[in-house]
Amino acid sequence: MKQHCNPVALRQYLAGQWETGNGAPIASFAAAHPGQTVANGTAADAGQVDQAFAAAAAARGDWARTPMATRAGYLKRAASWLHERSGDIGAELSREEGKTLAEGIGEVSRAAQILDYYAGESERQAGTVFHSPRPGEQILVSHKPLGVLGIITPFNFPIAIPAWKIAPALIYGNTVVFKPASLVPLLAQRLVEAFDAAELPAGVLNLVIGPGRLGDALMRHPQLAGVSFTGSTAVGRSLCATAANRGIPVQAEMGGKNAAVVLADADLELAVEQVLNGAFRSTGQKCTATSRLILDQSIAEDFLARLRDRLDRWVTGDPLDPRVHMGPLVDEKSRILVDKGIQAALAAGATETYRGKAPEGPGYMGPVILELPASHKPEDNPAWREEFFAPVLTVVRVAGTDAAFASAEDSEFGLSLALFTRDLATAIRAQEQLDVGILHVNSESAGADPHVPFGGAKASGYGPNEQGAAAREFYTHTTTTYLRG
Ligand code: UN1
Repeated sequence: MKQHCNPVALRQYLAGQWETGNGAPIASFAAAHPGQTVANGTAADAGQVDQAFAAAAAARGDWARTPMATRAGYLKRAASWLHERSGDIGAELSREEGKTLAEGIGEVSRAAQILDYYAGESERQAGTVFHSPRPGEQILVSHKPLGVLGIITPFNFPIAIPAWKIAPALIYGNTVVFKPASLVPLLAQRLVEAFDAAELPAGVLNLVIGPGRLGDALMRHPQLAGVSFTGSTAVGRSLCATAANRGIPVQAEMGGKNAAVVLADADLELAVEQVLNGAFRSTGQKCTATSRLILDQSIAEDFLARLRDRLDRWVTGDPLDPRVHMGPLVDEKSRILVDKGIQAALAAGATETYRGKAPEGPGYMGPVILELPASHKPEDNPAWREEFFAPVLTVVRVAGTDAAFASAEDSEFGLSLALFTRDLATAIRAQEQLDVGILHVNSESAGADPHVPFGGAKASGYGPNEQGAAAREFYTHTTTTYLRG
């Protein structure tokens, strides 16, 4: 089993060459067995960030002039490479990040699917033609690449998120300097290997692996023409400020505190299943995870009894074991932080009404349900306000749909929301009234399809959405051409 294999060598990818990093030693460890090294090597240094930009800048012109269908060919070949290896690479993902094997393999396939989707851009509409009010003239709007883009990605989807940023960046003719989360560098390297195997021209995609300060060097680089980021709200906001100061476009996908709203008329069996998956799959480490549960008081007891019953059969353990539903958090440091958050929530008046079993060992925690008393204002409790990024679900009970919607809106975040009802009129009202980027009616709050926009309202996102046709808004600028013969 891959479990005990030798560590993979981590390398930087600069101007089409795999290079040793000039910085300090780095390593990633198995989330479930932190004593086991998954990959190791040396970090890139600031000089190598410069090399990455120099390569990306040199490649930019030729790449932008390459027909989109040819650019699509590289994406398709990289996608096939990943598809063929989704089992092995999915197991590496599961081992390094800690999500289950099924989720790891699923994520690698999803990354490949995303590359295929963007390859299809070469066969879709390229721009728009407008009527002109003047005779003998047409007005054309065409899309142009921005130049060298910085891509900064989080640990929790170590290959899918890089794919959904790098694929549109490349298909629209940009070149890229990619800085992945230092906790999960191997999966980033695998994605770049896919492009290397596809014989992507040198310099079009460059990888710098290392600590967060490489991200600072990237943000300061004079060649940087735009940046796409997914990660914490704190880092995202500072990065947006830097980008605004420099006058370059930024796309930041940040925190969530997503609610599931279960109304009195909901199909409870379905709602329990979906809330279970939304809150606890991937150990709750998704920006789209359900972390607030708003229950109509008439069904609250019944719903919670069914949820606890399901959780009693929920297995937390080694993510590579096929019987396991939930692996550990990405590392022990995260578990300690979550624990502090839970303690603060209890001190502020929450009650812990459920804690599932988990193995002893770093990073492990069972699913937790916290309940807030009706006498409290939920916003006074950190478990309602703050993103824990963990398998922790905070419950309130409300009376009726108006109160449930008001409670759902009671958050600075607005990424996704799951509404459970059988009433079409209520679903339509939610669509009209609730300030979220993604609304699920009778399905879990997590999940994204490559061909539809993904992004959050309020404090959850900044800049144009990701994915689908929305991606073009960020990854290109337009030229409006007044065309007369
Ligand atoms: C999903 O719900 O499948 O970082 C994707 C995140 C989000 C992606 C969620 N940007 O969790």
